[in-house]
Order: sequence, then structure tokens, then C-alpha cells
Amino acid sequence: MVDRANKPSAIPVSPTLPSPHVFCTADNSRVVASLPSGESVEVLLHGATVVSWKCAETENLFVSEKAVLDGSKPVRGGIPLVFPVFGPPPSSGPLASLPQHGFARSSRWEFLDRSSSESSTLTSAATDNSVKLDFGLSSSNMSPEALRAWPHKFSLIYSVTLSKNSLETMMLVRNESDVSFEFQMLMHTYLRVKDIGQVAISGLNGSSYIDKVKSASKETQSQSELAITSETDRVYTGLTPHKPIVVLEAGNPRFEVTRDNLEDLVVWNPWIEKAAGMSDFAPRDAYKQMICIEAGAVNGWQKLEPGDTFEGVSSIKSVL
Ligand code: TA6
Repeated sequence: MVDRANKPSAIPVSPTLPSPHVFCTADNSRVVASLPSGESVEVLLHGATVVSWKCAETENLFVSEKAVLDGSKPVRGGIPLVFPVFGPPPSSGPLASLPQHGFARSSRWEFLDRSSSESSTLTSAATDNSVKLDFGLSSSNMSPEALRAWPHKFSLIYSVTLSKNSLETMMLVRNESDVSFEFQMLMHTYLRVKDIGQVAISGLNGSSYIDKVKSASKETQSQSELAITSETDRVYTGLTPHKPIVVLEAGNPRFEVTRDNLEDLVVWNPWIEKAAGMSDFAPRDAYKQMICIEAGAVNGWQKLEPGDTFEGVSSIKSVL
């Protein structure tokens, strides 16, 4: 059990005012939360992967029709969590045996608590149209192979906050050991779009990025808006904190992504060939209905001293 300092108060339930509804499914595989105004979120305990986020009955996230949800592999879609390494592990050294994108997205997390939003009084909590779900993962519940690959005492607390038009995800990393360690983290968010041909991404002009489609060449974005017309795999680094990245559809804002303490952002679309090469990516042309906008700390390594914590937040506003 991951201990949680200053555990938030449980949501007081008012007998008369509508309040958020939270439950675990009978098979104990996922946690479902909904708001009185109809928004909902579903989180698999496998990887603490958000697999559905709906506003006004509209699904905001892409999940492949062939996504494997039984815990045997990372979910192809939703919001897989990347920790302690982004991308393929180093080819040698202590991290070499970690899986691509680390072990967080393929580990079984604990559902720690549902907590009230910031306001904690009865009436405001009961009428607050938001609910926060906390999940935990620690070195004490890691697989032996994961511990061999990354032998550090750590704890993660992942909070998912559902509000009327937004979903906030926060990862807190704590070094529970007496030596420092380094990590990378990222929220690998698959946003659902109607037609990638109508999508443009604004807010990145002037930013530096590593283009993984061009042998990791270092580039600077000149266009004010990025259109997706082929395989796209860009790691933007050192972005202005809190500056919204906007996903436009047919010229209108559809999603606004803001970050706190996460200076990097990945834009990824596999396009035709890479999509065809993924056995769990379906239907084949589903690359037209998704764009990954991934907030993280992946440029270099975050060093955490004993007892210290790192907290990174990504907030997505759905504009319908
Ligand atoms: O975030 C983009 C990326 O690093 C791509 O290079 C691609 O590998 C993608 O993640 C998916 O990785 P996965 O391990 O989930 O197949």
C-alpha cells in the first residue's frame, strides 16, 4: 500500500445534492467515475491507464479496437504512463533490460482513494462538478524482473481529476531510498479526432524539437500550425511552461493541453506503414482518428535525491 501524506478527505456525500459517482467494476479491473453533469472517466488498474474520457457522451480518447486490456501488454490507446524511461532503454548499462517506455504502463496499480476536489466543505464538495481518483505504484509491488532492471525504492501516486470539460493527470514520483536516482516520465495520451486531415496543432511555433522520423535530427518549428500529413514523431523540448498546445479540427479548437513542470511534449502519429506494423492497432486506417499529444519530462533525466519528490501535471480541456 502506497502511503499518502496529507491524505485528502473523502468526498462528503450530501443526501440531497447530486455528487460524483465512483465505483470499481465487479472484476476489479477498472475504476469508473462520473459527474452529475454526465462526464465520465474509466481507469484500468493495469498500468493505471485511462481508457475512456467522455464529455457530453463524446469520447475524447482513442483506443485501438485490438487494444489488449487483459493486463498482458500495454494498452494501445487511452493514456498509457511512461516511467522510468521514455522510448527504448539505453542499449547498455543498468537500464538496458527495461521494456520500451518502462514498466509503469504494464504494472498493476492500486486504487488508493477518491478525494474531493480542492474545495473540501460539504456543500461545495457535493456540488463540485469534479472528482479526483488516486492510484499508487511502488517498488514493493513491482515484478522481480522490473526490480532487477531498475533497483530503486520509489513510490508513484497518479491522480486523475475529472471536471466538467477537462481531465487532469498528475504523476508524483517519490524517492524512498537513501541514494539518488534518475528517471523520465510522460503521459502517452491518444486523443481521438474525426479526421487527421482536418487537424492542425498550434502553440509550437519557434520551439525546438527532435525529429525521430529524420534520424533524431534537431529542428526548430517555423510553422505556426503543424499539419499531420505523414508519419510524425517529434519530441518538443524546453517548452514555455503553462503555454497551451491547441489541437484544431477544421480550424476550430478541439483540445487544449497545458502542462505544469513538464517541459517536453511529443507529437506522434504512426501514419500508414507504422500503423500497419502494430498488431494491436486497428482498424488499419485508425491513424486517421488519432493524434498523440504527450506531455512529459523526457529530454535528459530527472534526478531525485533521497526523500525528494517530483510532480508533473498535464491538463486537457475538451472543447466541443
Ligand atoms: O511517443 C511516441 C513513441 O515513442 C513512438 O516513437 C512510438 O514508438 C510510440 O511511442 C509507441 O510506442 P509503443 O511502445 O507504445 O508501441
